[in-house]
Amino acid sequence: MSDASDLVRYELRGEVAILGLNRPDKRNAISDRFVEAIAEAVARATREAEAGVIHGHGKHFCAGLDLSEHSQKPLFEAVLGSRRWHSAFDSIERGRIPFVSAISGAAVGGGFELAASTHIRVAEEGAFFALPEGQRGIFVGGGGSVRIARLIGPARMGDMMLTGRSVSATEMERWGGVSYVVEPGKALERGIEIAARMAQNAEFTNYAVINALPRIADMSSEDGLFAESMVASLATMTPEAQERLRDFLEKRAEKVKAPDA
Ligand code: 1HE
Repeated sequence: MSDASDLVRYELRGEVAILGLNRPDKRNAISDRFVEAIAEAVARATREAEAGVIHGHGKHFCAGLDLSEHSQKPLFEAVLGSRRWHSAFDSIERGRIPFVSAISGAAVGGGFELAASTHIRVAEEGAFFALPEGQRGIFVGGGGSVRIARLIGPARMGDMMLTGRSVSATEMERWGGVSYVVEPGKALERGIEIAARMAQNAEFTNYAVINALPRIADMSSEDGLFAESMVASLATMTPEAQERLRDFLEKRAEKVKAPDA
């Protein structure tokens, strides 16, 4: 195990980079230094791995913005600070490799925003999500108004921000904000399994999934269909696709299995 920084532990396991938020005494609350450590660890994972997992050391995934730092910031510093979160989380959402977040305990405020920038969310029974910005007198600033609103819908996000209520992992799964709910203590293990599986995909396809899909979702249907044809044709032309297609036709590749097989 080597550290990209003491705030984010970094481990490369095969082709999977495991990023552990490591400020458990403050419930992994994200300070300015912490945002930079996340950005550095993501950049390293993007260079060295084919997929990544983000999890929290201690009982909680992440308690969001470090409120002790935030309360003292001048206006323009706050704007630039929010933009640094955007840049760090963009490098996750629209980078080169897919990321899973493995969530236990609280994913609150900016912690939920971080999870929303990953491509797959695995949450343990007992994990919970909240947006207490209303109670704190602030607003989401880590990309939540875009990413969380698109993930679960602006009405549900508005409900969470207005009421400050906590949403369980199973309810969040019903809302589409979580893809897998697992037993307590199992999120990281499952997250690593999922990442290892994604790491076996063709790298161009992974790149296209994470970069083309959200952009196409922002386009008109006409533009989206046109863009899809372009990306699909480019993908097929990669040598990796040619080899993988040949492997299937010559019976060397795995078949698709039924879910219960
Ligand atoms: C913190 C933070 C924090 C904990 N900033 N220090 N986020 C919030 O409003 C969530 C605030 N946190 C909580 O509600 C709770 O801490 C938890 C539910 C996450 C965990 O509870 P618990 O009982 O395990 O821990 P604790 O005793 O509340 O906290 C332990 C320590 O962490 C304590 O410090 P200590 O010096 O007294 O030991 C807490 O003060 C500290 N701590 N959370 C700073 N967030 C880009 S915009 C995003 C906008 C937002 O993220 S708003 C949501 C902010």
